Amino acid sequence: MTTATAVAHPNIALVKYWGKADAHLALPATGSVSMGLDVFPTTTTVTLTDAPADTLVLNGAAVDDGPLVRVTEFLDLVRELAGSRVRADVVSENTVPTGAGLASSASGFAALATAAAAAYGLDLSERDLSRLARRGSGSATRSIPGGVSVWHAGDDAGSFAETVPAPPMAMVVVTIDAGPKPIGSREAMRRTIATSPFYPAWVTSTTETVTDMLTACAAGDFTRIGELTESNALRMHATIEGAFPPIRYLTARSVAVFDAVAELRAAGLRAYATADAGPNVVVLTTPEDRAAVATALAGHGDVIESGTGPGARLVRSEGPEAPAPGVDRPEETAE
Ligand code: 2P0
Repeated sequence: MTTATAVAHPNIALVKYWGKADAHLALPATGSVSMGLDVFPTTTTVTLTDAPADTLVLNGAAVDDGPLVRVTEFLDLVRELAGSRVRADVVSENTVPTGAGLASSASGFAALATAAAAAYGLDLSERDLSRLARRGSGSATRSIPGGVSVWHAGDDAGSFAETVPAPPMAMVVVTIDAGPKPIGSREAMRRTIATSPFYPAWVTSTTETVTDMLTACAAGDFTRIGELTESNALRMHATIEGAFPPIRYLTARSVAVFDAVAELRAAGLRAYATADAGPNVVVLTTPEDRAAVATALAGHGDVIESGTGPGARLVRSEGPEAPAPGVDRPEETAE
């Protein structure tokens, strides 16, 4: 039996990815920058099998529809790289509130890429693992490296994520609604590109913001990082709201958190708000201020604090083809 288990964490974009230049290769229209979380891990085990088809068990329940199709398509890419036709049983435990706009697909496909590569005997560099994860879900590219990472736009070889220097940061996740979002990001991105008159400006401005964000991160300028983060999130939502028919992810309760965060800043705390494809708000803050921010926002929803997280890592592998945990990823340290 060849089996491998990997753990990966979600990431929250400081500069967002919204739109593909190439859907088949999952190449983004712009670069993006994110901070990995140290909460909401996904643990995924891939075990090779003699059975005629892949199977998927997600949070203890067998899945035989859409998510299994997506996992099988992803494993087909891994099999192509490995020159294998062997099927796999995939068991995934996901602690992210699925579908709530907290990018469960990021930790999910980062863990799957890491475990599947090991189970099929591929010895991939971090860069190639992030390129592989990209084919499962765009944001998963950024969950392979740890810390703050940039995902480069580019061609297939050049579109990977890597850790960049950044000051110590923290996040406070304010979960307003953990239910599924009304429209998934994939379809919403397509509609935005096809119908939002603001989309070209989004691409131009975000390309500039990635450069500005990397400069601010390298300089350790938290205030600039925060200002760029909040501005880029609102620009993304404005672009999405410009689609036809319109798509609006932020609710009145989301906007109330943005207002509350502005009040915290006025009161001297270091806090900036962002939000992905859902109503939940994530507050970028400093390690010093995270507890005070979490306390202040507790009335708005379920509040969880996070530090900066580690990269995806292999935690167990057995079998003739699998590399030992840590052997292929010497730069990773255990949590
Ligand atoms: C991000 N989001 O940068 C942006 C911000 C949501 C809002 O990446 O189609 O699940 O699988 O590449 O990665 C969510 O989209 O989309 C996302 P696919 P994905 O985090």
